[in-house]
Amino acid sequence: MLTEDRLFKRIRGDKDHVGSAGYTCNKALRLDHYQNAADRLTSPLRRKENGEFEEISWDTAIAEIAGRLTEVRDKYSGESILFYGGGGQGNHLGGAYSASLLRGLGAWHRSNALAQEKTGEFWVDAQLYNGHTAPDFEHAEVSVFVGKNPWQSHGFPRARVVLKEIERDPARSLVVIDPVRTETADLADFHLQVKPGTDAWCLTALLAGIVQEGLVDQAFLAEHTTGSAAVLEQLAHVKIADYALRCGVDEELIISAARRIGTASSVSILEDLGVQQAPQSTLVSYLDKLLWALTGNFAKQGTVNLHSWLVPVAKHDTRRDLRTPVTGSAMFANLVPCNVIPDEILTDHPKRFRAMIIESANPVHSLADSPRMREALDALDFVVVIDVAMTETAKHADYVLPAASQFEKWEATFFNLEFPRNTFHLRPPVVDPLPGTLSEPEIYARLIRALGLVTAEDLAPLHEAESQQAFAQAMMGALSSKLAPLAPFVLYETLGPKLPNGARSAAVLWLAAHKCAMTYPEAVKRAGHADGEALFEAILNSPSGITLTLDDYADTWRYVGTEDGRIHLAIPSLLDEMRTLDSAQVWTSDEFPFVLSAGERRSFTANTIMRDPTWRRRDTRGALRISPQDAEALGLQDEGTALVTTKRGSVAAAVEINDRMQPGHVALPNGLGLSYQSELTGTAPNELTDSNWRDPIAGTPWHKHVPAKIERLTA
Ligand SMILES: Nc1nc2c(c(=O)[nH]1)N[C@H]1C(S)=C(S)[C@@H](COP(=O)(O)OP(=O)(O)OC[C@H]3O[C@@H](n4cnc5c(=O)[nH]c(N)nc54)[C@H](O)[C@@H]3O)O[C@H]1N2
Ligand SMILES: Nc1nc2c(c(=O)[nH]1)N[C@H]1C(S)=C(S)[C@@H](COP(=O)(O)OP(=O)(O)OC[C@H]3O[C@@H](n4cnc5c(=O)[nH]c(N)nc54)[C@H](O)[C@@H]3O)O[C@H]1N2
Ligand SMILES: [Mo]
Repeated sequence: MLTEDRLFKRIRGDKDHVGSAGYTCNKALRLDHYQNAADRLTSPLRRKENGEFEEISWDTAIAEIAGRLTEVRDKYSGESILFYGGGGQGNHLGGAYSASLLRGLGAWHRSNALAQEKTGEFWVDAQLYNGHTAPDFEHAEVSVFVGKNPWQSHGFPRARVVLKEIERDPARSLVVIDPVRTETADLADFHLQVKPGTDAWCLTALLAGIVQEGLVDQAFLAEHTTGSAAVLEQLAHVKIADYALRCGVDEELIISAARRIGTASSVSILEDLGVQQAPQSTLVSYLDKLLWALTGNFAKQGTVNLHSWLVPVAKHDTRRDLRTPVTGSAMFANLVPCNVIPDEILTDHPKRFRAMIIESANPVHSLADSPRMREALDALDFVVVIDVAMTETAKHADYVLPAASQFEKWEATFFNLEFPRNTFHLRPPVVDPLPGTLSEPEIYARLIRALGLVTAEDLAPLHEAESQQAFAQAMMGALSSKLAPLAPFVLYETLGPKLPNGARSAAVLWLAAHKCAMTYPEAVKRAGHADGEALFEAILNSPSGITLTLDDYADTWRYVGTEDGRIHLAIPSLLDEMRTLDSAQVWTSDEFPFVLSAGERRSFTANTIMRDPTWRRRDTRGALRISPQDAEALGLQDEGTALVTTKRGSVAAAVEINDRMQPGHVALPNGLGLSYQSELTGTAPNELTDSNWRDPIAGTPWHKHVPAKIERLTA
């Protein structure tokens, strides 16, 4: 990266990088709009009586916030404090220290964006094999994307390069299930252009095709799974022609795709928001996984595999049945479902949440039903937001703390999800922190110090340890003492200052590295690290990242977490739900006849990371995409304005007539409707969504399937 006076002049990929090998997406190349945005925060802010914010010193802010959190804890209990966020897209290092603050406060309720997209999938993963899957599109003979547009949203290494390679290779095929003819669908051999919200029928028909054509991998099922009989029996009776009609895809096309998948030597599958934020999402996650499981596409190159973790960010534990305090909603992967957060606050239930700590997230903008989220934040006793910018959420905080940007501090992502070679990258800062800002690890450390939870005496044995070995021993001691819950903080205070190049924030990785080496000793050794200490050293000394674990394909079985080491194919509750597909289900109505996909990824969307609208070279207003047929019927023209109305609200949106859309389906982009220097650009999708419109199992929102009415405002 070429910097000049803190400006990012030129950004290039790192050819030596372990994961990307120099590949970048267009978002990365325009990061100066994030780094040097005009609304960067440079001082802690406190809300005054009149609602305005005033600048205060860090010392005052830390002392007062620690005091307010203590008050909430003492009055109601730590359980009434909800932590939201903990690391934005690909930046999780700071969030690792939040655990210490929470444990110090006796708090444990957490939520983040995963609980509005992936928790249903995690729950299915946990039932089937108790692990997390890694597709391998680089080598797959057949690649399947369900409700995922990787041309725009990436989501696996070197996405566009790999998609083009697949397209060029006549021996490989691409299957896309998407109601929209996306850029990815343009490259597909099989585009199953479902009607929105009908994936369960399409996938069940595909699976039934595989079963009824005799393409099931019986040897794999017999050797490695349990429960297949119930699944196969049910699929044998599915009327494919009927289901094809329901999802609007030609029966022949479904059968030929089933044959292609069923006869390929390797198949990889990835689902994403198009189904995870649509009706029947948990069932659909299950069907997706059956597609590779019934065809034995596992534990081989080009198939789906399970992988190691440095820090397991996304695991559901089936032995625990955690429930939220007010609504009793299931907390998959220990997370409060995003959609129930307002219900857990806006009530007089004695166990309601009373305070929120929000870091690296903008829930007022990103969670369903923004008006209700604002109301919920305003109803809390105390809200603190840690962010780089004055966001829609920060405006509702009592205190706002300015964070150093992702390029001003040590950072790393814990989304290390690859197999057989899983990688990790600790990124050094590129420029000094903007004056007035602090990194999250430092912010959490100051808050914990202010809470007075740890004394100098507690830390003395760690400070005094002179050798690596003595430190490791002292740390093991600390981990079996009252300090255990505060381990990240303890490492930050003791090991942190000794780390080279000011990499104090990397201290928490010491523990992660040791745990990783203990959990996967052979795979870590194969990757070239003798033990946990060596792994930690490698992390610190590798500016382009390291290989964390190295396996053979057959080793993926080590990552199967079921007690008998088998994949448990039958999930009774979801098999029951599959049976309900025999009757039709429709979510639109006469009043709201359109399906609105509220929040689509396009070339110039990046969640709410880039607030400066000038980063968007095209589609600057974030148009409502609508089919030519619907536009004509409504008298809408390109550049005209439409009124979009849902049960929850109305917004005006610029119109783009787009023949990629099918009639009855309209889409708004994600991440628009941000205010920047008091100007608002585009439409905020969650002004239109309803927090009750959610999956009954996982609580995840149905943002891709919001019943809506469209009217002409101006032609
Ligand atoms: N450029 C860009 N890239 C991003 C992001 C960004 O903001 N901008 N955000 C990142 C994040 S946080 C995430 S989670 C990922 C998400 O990545 P994706 O899931 O790929 O993103 P979306 O465009 O939201 O939704 C994917 C597709 O779902 C389709 N869809 C809508 N309704 C249905 C349906 O009923 N059935 C099916 N099968 N498909 C449907 C849409 O047409 C769309 O093509 O992207 C990441 N990458
Ligand atoms: N209707 C609808 N809603 C959606 C979606 C949709 O498709 N439709 N998509 C959903 C999805 S998949 C996701 S992942 C969420 C994303 O929504 P959120 O999880 O709320 O996250 P982001 O929009 O990525 O914003 C992250 C915040 O972090 C701040 N930030 C950036 N860098 C730093 C830093 O270094 N430190 C700190 N402390 N803060 C920083 C940014 O300013 C921003 O406010 O949105 C969801 N909301
Ligand atoms: Mo996401």
